[in-house]
Amino acid sequence: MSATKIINGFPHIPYSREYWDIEKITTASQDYYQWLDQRRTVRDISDKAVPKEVIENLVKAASTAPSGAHKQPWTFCLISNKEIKKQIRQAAEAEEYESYHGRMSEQWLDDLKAIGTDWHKPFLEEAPWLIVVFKKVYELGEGKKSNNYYVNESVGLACGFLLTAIHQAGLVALTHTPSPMNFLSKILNRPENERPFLLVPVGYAKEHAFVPDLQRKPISQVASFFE
Ligand code: IYR
Repeated sequence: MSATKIINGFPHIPYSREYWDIEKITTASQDYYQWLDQRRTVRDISDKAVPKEVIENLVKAASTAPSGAHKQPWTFCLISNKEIKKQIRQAAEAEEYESYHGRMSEQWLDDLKAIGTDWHKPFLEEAPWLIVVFKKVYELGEGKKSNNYYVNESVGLACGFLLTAIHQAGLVALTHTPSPMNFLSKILNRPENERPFLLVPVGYAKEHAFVPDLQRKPISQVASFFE
């Protein structure tokens, strides 16, 4: 084992991954893609209970995401309380009603037709857990503020990690973005440095769940190689 290395006065510890040959990295990358391709946004979430320990594991996984200067500028509010879920549903549906009846453009509403969404959000009460992700635009340490960096990128990455963790746990989720979302700060009594980022209902898929028949873009449409 090599020793700790000191950089700028801070310890850096040895890190290594087991060596995998070309065949193994090819299979591993293919298997991971095929597994991740099974993930779908699911709005038909069962009310079957999910243990708190599972939700803690999901958040621990999300919180391993890289972040600007390793500030981990996120807070996950984990809600199973029925009364709070009801309040969130009522407030979200009130905002969404306005959005679907005038705030969203005709083009936007047209783009959503294939997804099948409307202002009704029953999953906000049906799902056993709501994970509300807040971004910390700055830190509030004992009365004084300190900076966070690349907050949107960092919290977006943590949300991506969260979604893959949910998929790995055999559960489903959706990324809900009621707009505006400031009602979440009020209902959950968040401090002034936190802003709502994403609302993720989590649970088992309903036995008879449906998702839109979407196709993902082929690699030729999402990537350009420069070899
Ligand atoms: N926030 C609304 C509308 C909505 C917008 C997009 I872009 C979507 O991909 C899906 C829905 C809602 O949650 O219904």
